[in-house]
Amino acid sequence: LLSFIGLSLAQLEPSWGYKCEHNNCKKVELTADNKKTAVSLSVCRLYCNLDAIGTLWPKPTGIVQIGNDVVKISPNEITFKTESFKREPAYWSMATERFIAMQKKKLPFKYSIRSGGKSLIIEVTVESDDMVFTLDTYEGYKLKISENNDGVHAVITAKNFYGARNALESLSQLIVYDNIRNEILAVAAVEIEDEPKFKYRGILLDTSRNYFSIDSIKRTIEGMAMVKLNTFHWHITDSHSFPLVVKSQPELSKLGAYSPEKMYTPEDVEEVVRFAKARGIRVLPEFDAPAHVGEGWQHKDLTTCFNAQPWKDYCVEAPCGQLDPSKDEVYNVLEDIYREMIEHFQYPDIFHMGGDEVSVSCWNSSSSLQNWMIAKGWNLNESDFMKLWGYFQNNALERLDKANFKKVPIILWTSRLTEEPFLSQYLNNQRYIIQIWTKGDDPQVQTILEKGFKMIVSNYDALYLDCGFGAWVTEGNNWCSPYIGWQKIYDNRMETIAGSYVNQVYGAEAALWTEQVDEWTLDARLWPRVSAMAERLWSNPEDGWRAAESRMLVNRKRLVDIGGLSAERLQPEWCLQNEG
Ligand code: CP6
Repeated sequence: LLSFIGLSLAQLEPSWGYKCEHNNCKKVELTADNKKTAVSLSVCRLYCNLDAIGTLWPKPTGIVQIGNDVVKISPNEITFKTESFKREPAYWSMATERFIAMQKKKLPFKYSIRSGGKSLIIEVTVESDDMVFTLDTYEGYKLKISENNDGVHAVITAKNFYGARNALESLSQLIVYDNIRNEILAVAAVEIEDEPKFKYRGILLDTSRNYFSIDSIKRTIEGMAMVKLNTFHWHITDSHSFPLVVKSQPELSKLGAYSPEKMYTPEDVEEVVRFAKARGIRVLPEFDAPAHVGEGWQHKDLTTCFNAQPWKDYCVEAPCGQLDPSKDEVYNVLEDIYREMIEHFQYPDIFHMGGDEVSVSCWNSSSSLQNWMIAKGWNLNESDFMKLWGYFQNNALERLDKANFKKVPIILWTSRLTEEPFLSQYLNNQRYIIQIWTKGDDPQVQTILEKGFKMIVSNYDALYLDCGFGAWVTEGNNWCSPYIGWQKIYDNRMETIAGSYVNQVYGAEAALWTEQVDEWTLDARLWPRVSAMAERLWSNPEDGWRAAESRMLVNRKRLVDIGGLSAERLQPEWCLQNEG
């Protein structure tokens, strides 16, 4: 038996190692001789690269120094020293436990790590223990790694928890496993000063078209934390299903969820929000209205054109449905929904009110709504239907403000309402942030910026990660065509879209609409493509995707190995071993 184990262990020993030559990792056969100097691919990647940041993603905005010495550390001797997190210590505990768990995931499961190595002492100082996260929160940090006799010291300074957490993320990326020596190694001398270029770096997940388990949502948030994205935009309801449990309006999910298992309870939502917060991520709730409602609302008859046929005359995607702005009960139900969302999303600093794809023909199909408009002296023309929309938006906002003690910024999708003259007529640029979802060169973008609105960019020609216009729109089979590669996402610059108004752009968001996705195909749709946007927003490098390619391969491997994400493969493994 022993000889059998001995034999299989011998077979597990690597026969190739890597050497750094001319800023390239060169593959070398492991002979008795060069076994002393060769390192594993991941270690070589750590310090041997043209820009000396071979393992970091997103690229830091300020590298003071990265040395090319590595030091062996003992993964069982990681200690944190800090006096800083007194207000809500649980979040810091979650962040440190996660850090340690991430290091454990680097170890091979085959046989245990060689003992020895220096202890890793992580010293953290932050200016404030305030855990509130807003668009004004500073997420930068400084990280210094050095070694002396009593260990490897990582000194982190930041303004707050969020910066410190980002520093841990970078530190983790500078610690890798060496399969030749069976050791964990860290870069021995580092100085990084890092801060994001854009404040809002998000992913949208639509949990209405298809349901996503809490586990799959957490996995997504975990990946986001690994690339320093900071906003999980939860498009929780739409016309297809209503999975959110609203206790004061129980019929919504009872009638609207796909099944009793496919619901999000208040506890589920709170768990996701807590999980995200410990990872530096806000969970942004969207309640999309007045369009994109349907299932769940049947019992009170508060919608127009739900299930109308032929549906193409009334909406872009069946089942149609729009809230009927003439019914006072609509606003009562909305207020209940808003109040519970705000409570369970833990008083979010921004709220998304949707507002996309409103159809005049849908409203115009209701004779009771027509009568209500006529009684008000309105006409059934485009201009008065826009007035109706403005009326809805103002009333809905009033109810949101009633449900929330603080007036938070509101995001709305671009639509007819965000075009002139309605933009100036109905929306206030101090209150509303506009999220664009059409092409980056849509003329409406310039108008919105000229009128002084802040903006979030989700141009569909680069940041829609679903499969574009599906068959329900085109009736053609154009599934995933054209497929948007990570390179296009990487080169999608805010400056190109906003020009001289780029300072009004808070950031961007990749949208995953899920008509053709569920939790089983989620990871591959998101990862690693969304990492490309993460770096564009965090570092906004002057270089295009080609300069990032070798690091992207490392990032993808990390998402799989440590994040547990089924990220898409980008290249043959040969490229990871032979390039960069
Ligand atoms: N659902 C909602 C959608 C889309 C939007 N809103 C959408 C539109 C066009 C494409 C993809 C998605 N499915 N609620 C637009 C913001 Cl190509």
